[in-house]
Amino acid sequence: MSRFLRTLAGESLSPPPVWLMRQAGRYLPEYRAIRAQAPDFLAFCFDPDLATEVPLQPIRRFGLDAAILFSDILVLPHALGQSVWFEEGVGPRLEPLRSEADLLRLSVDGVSETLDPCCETLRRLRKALPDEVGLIGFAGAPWTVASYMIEGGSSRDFTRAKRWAFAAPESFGRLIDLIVAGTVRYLLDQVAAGAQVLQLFDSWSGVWAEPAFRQWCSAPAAAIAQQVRQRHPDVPLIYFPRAAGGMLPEAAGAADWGALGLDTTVPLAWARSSLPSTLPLQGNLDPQVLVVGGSALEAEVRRIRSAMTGRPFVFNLGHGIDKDTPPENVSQLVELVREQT
Ligand code: 1CP
Repeated sequence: MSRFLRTLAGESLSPPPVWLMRQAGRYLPEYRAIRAQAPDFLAFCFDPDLATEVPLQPIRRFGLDAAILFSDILVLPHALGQSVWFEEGVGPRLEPLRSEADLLRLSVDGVSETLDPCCETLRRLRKALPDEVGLIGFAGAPWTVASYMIEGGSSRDFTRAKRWAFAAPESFGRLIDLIVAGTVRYLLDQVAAGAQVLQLFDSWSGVWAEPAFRQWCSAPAAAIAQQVRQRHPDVPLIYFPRAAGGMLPEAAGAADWGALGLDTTVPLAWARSSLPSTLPLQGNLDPQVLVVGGSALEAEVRRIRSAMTGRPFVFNLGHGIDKDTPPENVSQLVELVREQT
């Protein structure tokens, strides 16, 4: 079994395995070259020839312990029937859901067929990767995906989505249930196509009070975990509720997670004492210290490694890699993580 999978099965390895969120991306010149060949970002995600090459780039360069499917969390709303597009320099855009009537136009029926190109990418990746490199599939967690579907793109304060949830929890719940159902199908298809580990990105989970966090973030994410585990009990699921802070113990207890992702702000001594000691953890390095590199990076890698000694831990960032990251700093990081201590 690869070191990444052994860690997710509960082993504490020194040195820990390492991969980086958004490790394939614009900071790599070879990514920018291949990106230029696709007419738009969704077409890029749905072209297995291009999308298979991209996750292999950082594996070749840095020898990381895992590769992640190249796609986006917003392929799911597209597969549910919503209009989704990516504007250069702006980011994702969606035809926003405004009322319950808009929900009736969405359906999970087309999910497997529409997202089959992503599964084809996974099939090709598994063949191309050596056994010791893990293959991660992923999806957005329901609240994070719902927020884009209602806001129509990125948001700072999530006013429309939150007001909908508070004013009409039943219809908001129907949207969440639809996303749960679509995500379960998509993740089961990803496992059938070769994904060995699944990650749920809850990028915007840090905006709720406790009851709403439980209702709209951790419980729907746990429902996905439970349904995937019923079919594939051996496939670990990593939940990454970004900026959830004091809600992390609640998230940890909601399901039998393969690991929990920690953003940059989580105090590691607190995480050690507040989260079950057998639960593997992942993350925490500030992407900006990776941009800077040198002795600042060295100090942060030491801090994180020593705080996580003796418990199952996957070295990773606390958020996606920054596009200004010098690739040589990633090489430095991998060397530092693999130093024997
Ligand atoms: O033209 C480009 O290169 C567009 C930039 C880009 C990339 C490289 C987008 C648009 N998506 C992606 C790929 C992507 N997105 C991956 C690929 C695998 C890898 O990690 O290497 C993954 C896992 C995602 C996940 C994703 N997309 C998240 C969750 C993680 C996070 O960053 O919090 C979110 C919120 C999105 C939405 C999205 N897609 C793209 C952008 C710029 C955004 C974020 C917009 C925002 O901040 O609201």
